[in-house]
Amino acid sequence: MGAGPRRVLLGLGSNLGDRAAHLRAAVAGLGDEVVAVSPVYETAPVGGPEQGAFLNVVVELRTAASARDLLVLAQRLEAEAERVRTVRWGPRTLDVDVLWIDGETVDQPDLVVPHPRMFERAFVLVPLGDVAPDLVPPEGPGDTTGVVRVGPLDGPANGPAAVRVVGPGRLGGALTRALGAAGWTLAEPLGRDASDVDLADAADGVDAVLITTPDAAVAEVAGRIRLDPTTVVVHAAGSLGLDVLAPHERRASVHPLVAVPDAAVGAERLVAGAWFAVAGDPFAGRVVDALGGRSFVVADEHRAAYHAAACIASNHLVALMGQVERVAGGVDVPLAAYLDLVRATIENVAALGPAAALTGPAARGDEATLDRHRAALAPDEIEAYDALVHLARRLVDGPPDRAG
Ligand code: GSY
Repeated sequence: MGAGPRRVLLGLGSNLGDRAAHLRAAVAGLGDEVVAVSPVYETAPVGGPEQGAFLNVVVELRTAASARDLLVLAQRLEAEAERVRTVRWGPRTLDVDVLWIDGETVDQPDLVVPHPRMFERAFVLVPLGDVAPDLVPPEGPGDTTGVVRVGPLDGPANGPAAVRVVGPGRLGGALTRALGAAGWTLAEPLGRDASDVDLADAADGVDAVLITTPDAAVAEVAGRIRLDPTTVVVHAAGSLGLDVLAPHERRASVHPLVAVPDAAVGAERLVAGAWFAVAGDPFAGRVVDALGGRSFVVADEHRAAYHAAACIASNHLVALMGQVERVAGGVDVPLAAYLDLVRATIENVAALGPAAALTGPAARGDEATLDRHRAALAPDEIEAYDALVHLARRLVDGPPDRAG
């Protein structure tokens, strides 16, 4: 026979897919024993591999369920969110931890209550302070860097938003389609050449203005939008920090790592579990959630390096394929014949990492073959060829010894 109803605290977290929707579904699944739900916090990931930011809440229940019943319930909710356990401490659609049961401690191999790490984690202690302040240690939650309050789980801060796109080119068009399909309201889009009056009014009646103009126009467009402390001004430029959106108070950046050849294909790719670089106001996380994407935060001082890597991964790869086309075409072999090799190589990189995926003469140190290649190449292909041989050797040799 179990105890009578007592206070139970659960910690919920999500950093994969529509994070707010996973949390909402879990809270709904807890039924009418829910007494209180903390506000949602967007929190930097603690532990595990590099992964996107979490949304966390703490839920208070009044229930007679045993500790074991609660563990089974937590696991059922995780399974319903289609959580897949692949990487330990890796990204997950839903994590439900039994944090605390009034008057009870448990020490079993698969269940320890109070949760052994709850008092070390700001992503638990901050929302815990909203629903059960008596459980937060007197010295407070410690370092709360990276824990940002978003708003109530069922509140307007987590439902579909109303946005206006300024700069409806390929990316603007793709975002318009994808967010519209997610139930967001899209106000009449504006071109960057819109009249001063129209652009000044761009923030009227919407939660956010998404600026998707070419990078060089972002600051000027942002400067023409009338200041409104409630509306978020968001840019989608990979290499720009938030400073270009000054003097708007609520600023954010959402940059999809997605190739957008046109609005229709771009929209499909944006909702296919894409990665996004985000910064600034938590509204950025709402955009990513609405698209079912994954995100990581890039601070202003790291934007240029982040964007350089994105260009290397995309544009430079295309430039390299241009060289493949020229060199192969010179001996009448079509580019198409190389494409399966390219795809399989990318898969190897994804599975093994670049260093282990590297094969071929540069990896083997086979100078005779490299020399034969150089002798066969047109003179204007050799500089690029040698630059890539140099990069291959760096992979073989490992990171340079920076000591001394
Ligand atoms: O232990 C819960 C899963 N988890 C989280 C989390 O919920 N939030 C944050 N910020 N980091 C986390 N690392 C793990 S594991």
